[in-house]
Amino acid sequence: MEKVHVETLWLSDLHLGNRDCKAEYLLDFLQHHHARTLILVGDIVDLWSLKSRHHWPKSHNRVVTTLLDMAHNGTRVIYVPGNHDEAIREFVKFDFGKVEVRSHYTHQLVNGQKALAIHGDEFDTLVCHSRLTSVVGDIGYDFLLFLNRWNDKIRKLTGQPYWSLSGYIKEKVHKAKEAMQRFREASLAKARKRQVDAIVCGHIHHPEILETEDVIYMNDGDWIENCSSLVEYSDGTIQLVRWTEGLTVLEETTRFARSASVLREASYQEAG
Ligand SMILES: [Mn+2]
Repeated sequence: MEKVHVETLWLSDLHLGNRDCKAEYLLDFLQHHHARTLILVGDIVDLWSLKSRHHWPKSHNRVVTTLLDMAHNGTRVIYVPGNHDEAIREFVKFDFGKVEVRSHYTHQLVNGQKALAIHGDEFDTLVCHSRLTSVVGDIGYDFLLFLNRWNDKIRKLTGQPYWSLSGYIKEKVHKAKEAMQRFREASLAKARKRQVDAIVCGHIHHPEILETEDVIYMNDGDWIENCSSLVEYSDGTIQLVRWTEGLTVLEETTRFARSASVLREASYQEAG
């Protein structure tokens, strides 16, 4: 199989051990790429869902062996644990074989600038979204609309007044959007405080690239719903991609492209 050679992959929220993990797409994605560095940005193994029900199909095992094979075959693999795999946090600064476990990781991009990777659950207290995402994310909006139809019928049959579940959900979605905005702001503030040029998070299962004047916030998404990853190419371009039956580029930034830094240096020289 022809592999695409890339500089860096950021992946998070695989939730191995959860029955909603899209392990087959993930395996296909990994098999189509060769990365110099692979940064796992937390919630790789879902120890929470494994606690409540045992679910470990072969495909989940194959993801683990594929990640270990990558480490064995020359890819530098860094594992930053999240909240669903926080037990792994006890191993921070240790290595699992060739996998380095770190509480956070600052990656040097090809143009020399810095991208800090953290899972993002440390912002929960600021964002206070955990209950909201459990409604919007875990159950799913469509399912709630389906429930709403039944809620309606049952209330009519039992003679209870109308109560809009979907209105309730929309209110929750609105609050979830606000929470997401607070998450972005908290991430950007962290990037500025740590004096890095970019921050990469996972956690909220919402892939995006957000450029501001000074720093960039990037979220690599998840492999429950979005099947997304951040990819740094050798020219420094970073793409947010989705991989299901094939590749879809969701967003892209050329802020850290090698040519962009050359252009910037040239303009500094002109200015100087
Ligand atoms: Mn998380």
